[in-house]
Amino acid sequence: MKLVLAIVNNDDSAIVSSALTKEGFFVTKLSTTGGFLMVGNTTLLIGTEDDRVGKLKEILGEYCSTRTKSMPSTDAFGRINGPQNTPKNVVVGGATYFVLDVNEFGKL
Ligand code: 2BA
Repeated sequence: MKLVLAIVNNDDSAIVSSALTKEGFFVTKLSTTGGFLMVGNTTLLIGTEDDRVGKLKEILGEYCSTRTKSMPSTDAFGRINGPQNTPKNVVVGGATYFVLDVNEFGKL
C-alpha cells in the first residue's frame, strides 16, 4: 500500500477530489500554505493500493493545471526578494506529489 501526498492549487482541489472519489479513491484534504509564495494551497492525502498509483497520477495530471503566479516582495523570513518594483513570476503546479510506502493501514 502507498500513501500519496499531492499538493494542488486551491482552485483545482474540488474538481480533482471529486474525480478521485468517483474513481473509488479515499481522500483527505488539508489546507496548507506554500513556503515560497506564502499563499494557500491544498494537500491531498490518499491511501491506495500500489497498482492504483498510476491511475491516481493520471487523474492529478488531468485536473491540475499549471499557473503563473507573482512572487511576493519578501520571502518566508521577511527578506526582500530582489529589487523592489521588479515583478517576478513563477510557474506553479499542476500537482506536486510524493509516493510513500505504508507499513500498516487500519480502521478501528
Ligand atoms: P510554494 O512553496 O509557494 O512554491 C510556489 C512555486 O514557487 C513553486 O511551484 C516553484 O515554481 C517556485 N519555488 C518554490 N520554492 C522555490 C525556491 N526555493 N526557489 C525558486 N523557486 C521556488 P511548484 O514547484 O509547483 O510548487 C507548488 C507548491 O508545492 C509549493 O508552493 C509547495 O507548497 C509545494 N512543494 C513543491 N515542492 C515541494 C517540496 N519539494 N517539498 C514540499 N513541498 C513542496
